[in-house]
Amino acid sequence: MKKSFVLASLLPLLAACGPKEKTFRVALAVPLTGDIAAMGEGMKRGAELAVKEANASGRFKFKVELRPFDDRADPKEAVNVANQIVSDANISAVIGHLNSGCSIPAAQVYAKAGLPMITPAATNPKLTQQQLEPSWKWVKNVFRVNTTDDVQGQFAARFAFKKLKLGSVAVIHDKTPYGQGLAEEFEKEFKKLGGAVKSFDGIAVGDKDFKALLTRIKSLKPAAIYFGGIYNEGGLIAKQMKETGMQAEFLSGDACFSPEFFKVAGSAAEGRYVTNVGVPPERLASAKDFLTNYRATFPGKDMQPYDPYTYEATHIALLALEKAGISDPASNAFDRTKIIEFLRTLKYDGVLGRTEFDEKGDTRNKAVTVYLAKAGIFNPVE
Ligand code: ABU
Repeated sequence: MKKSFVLASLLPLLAACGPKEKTFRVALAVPLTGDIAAMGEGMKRGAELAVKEANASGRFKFKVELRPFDDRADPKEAVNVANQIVSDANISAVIGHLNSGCSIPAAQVYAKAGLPMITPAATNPKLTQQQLEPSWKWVKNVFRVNTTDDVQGQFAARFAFKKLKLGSVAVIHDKTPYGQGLAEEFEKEFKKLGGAVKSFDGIAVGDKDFKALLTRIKSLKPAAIYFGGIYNEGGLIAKQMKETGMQAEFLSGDACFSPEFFKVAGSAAEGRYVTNVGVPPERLASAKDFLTNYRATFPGKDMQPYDPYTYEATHIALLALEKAGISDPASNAFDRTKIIEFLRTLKYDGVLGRTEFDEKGDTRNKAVTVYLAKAGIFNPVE
């Protein structure tokens, strides 16, 4: 046997014995099973696209991998998942969670481990506010690329009172940190403007029959119902309003801004108002390539409300890793503290416009848009 042949046949083996390529991980923590898995799956698509682009760009000397975790929209499971995430030393940042009720407790687990967290969906102000409390003994590691429910709830109240000229509302919420918090912000602003809040009721996530509640509300003759909660209950409330003959308007927030709302509400979705945080990506030149690539990569898949934000948050986490996080290029070791420091002074022009974080870690981009549901799609109106 010739020497050159022997050497050539050994080369792949020698290469395999060489230094192993380091893989960096970004965790994604969202509901991937359960009633709101559709939104979590959408977020996963957003993160996958960002990771795919980062690996294809050639700007990293290492491979980036997305590691999804399923918190089932359950706060206890979110803490379990957070503990799994912080125990993986190759994870440089976590993107998530979707639910405020999951994000608030999980953030403390990440803080204790010094792991940067960027949520693209949780809107309760407490998530970032808690870092300023004296009881927060850890690094301020929490960032948020979407704006918050104080901004969103007040925006919706002004739209209802000033634009739609609605003088009275009945408020319903789902008793979660998100739903109740949003409903309270709406209520506060609506009353401040001079509107009448005729009732304020909590329902439970998973409830299906709202007829008794709606019959009572109907007797109060409010001009509208404002709902703080997610599309499953929101869609059923809209549907049962129609079934009970209620003429009142229906308004809700970002967790109803999903194609799933139309599936649940059916024809009763028509004419409902829903807010979402941010400017519609379709109106942003900066989002054109993202929309094209998303559709090409995931043909036939619906865009859910937080997919662009998850894409943005993942790119931001990877940028922080690239620009500041690598503490030792020879071994590709990274430093979570440096990633957090980088995020604090971030000025990022992404698909959704400029992202800069304030002292709490919240985006300074406070845009909110009102959409009107018409013929199976949400149309921006304000
Ligand atoms: N932002 C609405 C859904 C997620 C949450 O904040 O609970």
